[in-house]
Amino acid sequence: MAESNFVDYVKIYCRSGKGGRGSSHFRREKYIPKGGPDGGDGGRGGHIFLRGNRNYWTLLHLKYERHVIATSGESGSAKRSTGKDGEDRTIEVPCGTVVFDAETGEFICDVTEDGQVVMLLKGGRGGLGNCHFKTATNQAPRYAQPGEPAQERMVILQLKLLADVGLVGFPNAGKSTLLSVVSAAKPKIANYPFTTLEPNLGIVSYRDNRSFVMADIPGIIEGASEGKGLGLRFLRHIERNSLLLFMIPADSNDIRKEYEVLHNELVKYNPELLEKRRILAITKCDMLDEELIEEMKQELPEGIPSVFISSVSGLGITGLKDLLWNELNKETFHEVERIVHKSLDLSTIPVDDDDEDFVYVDDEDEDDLEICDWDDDEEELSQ
Ligand SMILES: Nc1nc2c(ncn2[C@@H]2O[C@H](COP(=O)(O)OP(=O)(O)OP(=O)(O)O)[C@@H](O)[C@H]2O)c(=O)[nH]1
Ligand SMILES: [Mg+2]
Repeated sequence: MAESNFVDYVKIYCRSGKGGRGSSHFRREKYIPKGGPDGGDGGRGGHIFLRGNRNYWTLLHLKYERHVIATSGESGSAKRSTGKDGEDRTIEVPCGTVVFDAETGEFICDVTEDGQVVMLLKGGRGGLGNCHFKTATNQAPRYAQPGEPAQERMVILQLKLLADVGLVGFPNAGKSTLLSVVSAAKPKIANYPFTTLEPNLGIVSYRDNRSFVMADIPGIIEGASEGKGLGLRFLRHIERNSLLLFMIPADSNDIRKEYEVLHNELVKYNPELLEKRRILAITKCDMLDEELIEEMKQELPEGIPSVFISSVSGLGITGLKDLLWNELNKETFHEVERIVHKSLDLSTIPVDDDDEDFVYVDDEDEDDLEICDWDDDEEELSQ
């Protein structure tokens, strides 16, 4: 499959900066004998932050930047001078990004709002210089603290699209066609299964300039929750949708059974999806006449509001929008919007080709190296 620009999964290596070491220095000045300790503190290492940015739609920009490393704090120096703090690094992510630990699969945090800042790794504190350790009995401490070490972590960033309504259905159910009719989105539509290979978002404008977001995801088939079809990769995009619109074509053999299969796949994937509101739409109803519609109403599954629509003739589309809007604005609604992200099951994640040779070689103690060099220089000079 050709490389796609819709990147909803990246694995990156992050390392915060380590704290600068405190200095162990004594004041030396003409006419001031035994000037006492005056070594300054080390600077703080840089933090790693995540920031939600609504101008990003995917994680594409991170695909080729897989090491995010903040700089270390500088060491303290003479005259109680504090070392410079390391520079922080901020990773910009689209709203709806969820972060997991790549080694354990454990959920770390999620970023849902524009401008929301989350600290992913804390930079090490700088060490105290020897001027802090002067006591009555030890007037000339040679001891200064080293800086705190850096933190490192391999993390997985996953995007779970933020949309109000998610379209759920078998391939060829007419999901993309509906999205193209109610919004300005132009998804690919064709009469074969799996036309849609990556999620599409569209903004549905409603009366009086109000609007909501609809997400069309690739078709779901039996076994999707175990990875069949395009399966698991896209199911997570409906976890965040507030409302699920199930779509079953009118020419299906057994509507009730199809609905159950779809429902079971979602529940197997994440039982919390059961709590979301659902609406059933019978699509392609331009093929039916009034009588048939009445007949079919008897066969529909119980306990779920249903509508008959046709994206081609426009039948029921306004009614559907009304229904969606009303459901979205119900008072109790937002309780179910919150979801609990289950930890990742790392065995189910397909290994990226480039993941295998993704090893980071640590350049051991760059600070210490610098210090050695400096000492050497000084020796050379004094010779
Ligand atoms: N007669 C009729 N045909 C429709 C209607 N809606 C969609 N179709 C046809 O159904 C076929 C599949 O439509 P798509 O919108 O691509 O289906 P999809 O659910 O997005 O399919 P995947 O992307 O493969 O999951 C296309 O040939 C559409 O022209 C409708 O309301 N009436
Ligand atoms: Mg489609």
